[in-house]
Amino acid sequence: MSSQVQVKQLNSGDAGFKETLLSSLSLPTADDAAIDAAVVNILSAVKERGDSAILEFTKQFDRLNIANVTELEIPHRDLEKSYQELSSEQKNALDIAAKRVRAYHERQKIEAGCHSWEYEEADGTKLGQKVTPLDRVGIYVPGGKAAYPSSVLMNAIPAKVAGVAEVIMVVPTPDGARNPLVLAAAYLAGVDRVFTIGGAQAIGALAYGTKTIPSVDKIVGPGNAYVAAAKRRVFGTVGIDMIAGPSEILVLCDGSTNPDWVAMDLFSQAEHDEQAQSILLCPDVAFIEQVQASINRLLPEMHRAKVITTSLANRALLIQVKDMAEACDIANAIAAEHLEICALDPRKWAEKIRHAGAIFMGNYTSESLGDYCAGPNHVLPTARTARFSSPLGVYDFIKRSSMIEVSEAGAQTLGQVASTLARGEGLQAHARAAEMRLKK
Ligand code: HSO
Ligand code: ZN
Repeated sequence: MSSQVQVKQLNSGDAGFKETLLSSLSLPTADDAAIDAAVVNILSAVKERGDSAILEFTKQFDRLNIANVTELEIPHRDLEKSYQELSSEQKNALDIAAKRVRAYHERQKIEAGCHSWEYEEADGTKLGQKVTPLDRVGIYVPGGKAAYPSSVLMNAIPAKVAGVAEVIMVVPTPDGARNPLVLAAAYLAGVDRVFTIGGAQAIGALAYGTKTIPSVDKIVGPGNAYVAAAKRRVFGTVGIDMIAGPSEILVLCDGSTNPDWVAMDLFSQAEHDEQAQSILLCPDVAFIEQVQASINRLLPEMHRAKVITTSLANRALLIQVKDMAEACDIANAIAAEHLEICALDPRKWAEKIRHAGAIFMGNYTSESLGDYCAGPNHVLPTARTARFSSPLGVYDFIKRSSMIEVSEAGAQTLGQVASTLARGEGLQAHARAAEMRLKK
């Protein structure tokens, strides 16, 4: 394959621009019926037969011939060993990343409504909400090339900061191949137990529990199409985070940036996946041509040139816009997972942005810093879901209970209101429960 790619160029002034843009954003929906049918079978087998089904599927899919599911658990001391055996450079980098991600999420816990609150009315009635962390959470970590230690940190640390008592990680190890960096990250993030199982069967085990694997209250983490289908199926029995799509980056640039930097940032998400999407919005046509030239010059140097080329050829766009204000409007319509504002006055433009998973401001803020170690979570809404959802955070690992304590005086006024409404609904017991507390 040649390492040259002519990225599709659009101009916001072209007729039908908006329609072209929106259709370029959507991925063809795969026909998932066969996957879903297989997943239904796997889930019901795990639900009915527990450990023995886990052993069968692990033999079938991961080629591990094991007599007892207890052998699929990695003892905590082995996690620690993986960490201790890292090179000092890797250990240091992982330490710093974990520390920064923890500090950010600890701050988020304070700032982002993760605590209980209460207020008192004049008659002494007290109302509020009590926040409680989830008891037990499952983290799915994919095997193979998509096994990212950074994602272990991003999923487990907010759960631990929230106060989740037990974090159970599952990770498939086909042919028994373990990823030491993933295990080291699990150790650093404070994961409590790790089972080397994967696929829909791991999701089933976490949702329903087996003799050996405890059931959890919520399952988070990315996975392949089978894992995604299984997460959809068990939702309701347990909570789930989101169904993540391919990675996306949108760079909004005023032309003040080194075009090589922009090209590499576009590559950085393109290298994740053939389906990943990289888009540049820029008012300066000469700069767009420079970025295209940088792409062609840098591409042959890339280890994942093949993935990047396919991703750029299929899904990337270089869009010439009227000005930066229009670029912000288009960015809002795109609602990208990652939005970089490479501009001299990034905050001015960031103010206009309403829809983006994460906003990276200024020429020094490469998106890749956010993927690893800036601190904020890299699990972000994709596929335009930033219009209505948020990054994974501490708030995903807590839930709230309403707190109500009505005073005797409060019961007099509220009792009359409730009684009238209850009788209107034909619910006499409701009405009488309120009326009995009224003073004669
Ligand atoms: N950019 C990915 C996360 C990631 N990048 C992991 C590198 N490793 C989705 O936000
Ligand atoms: Zn990334």
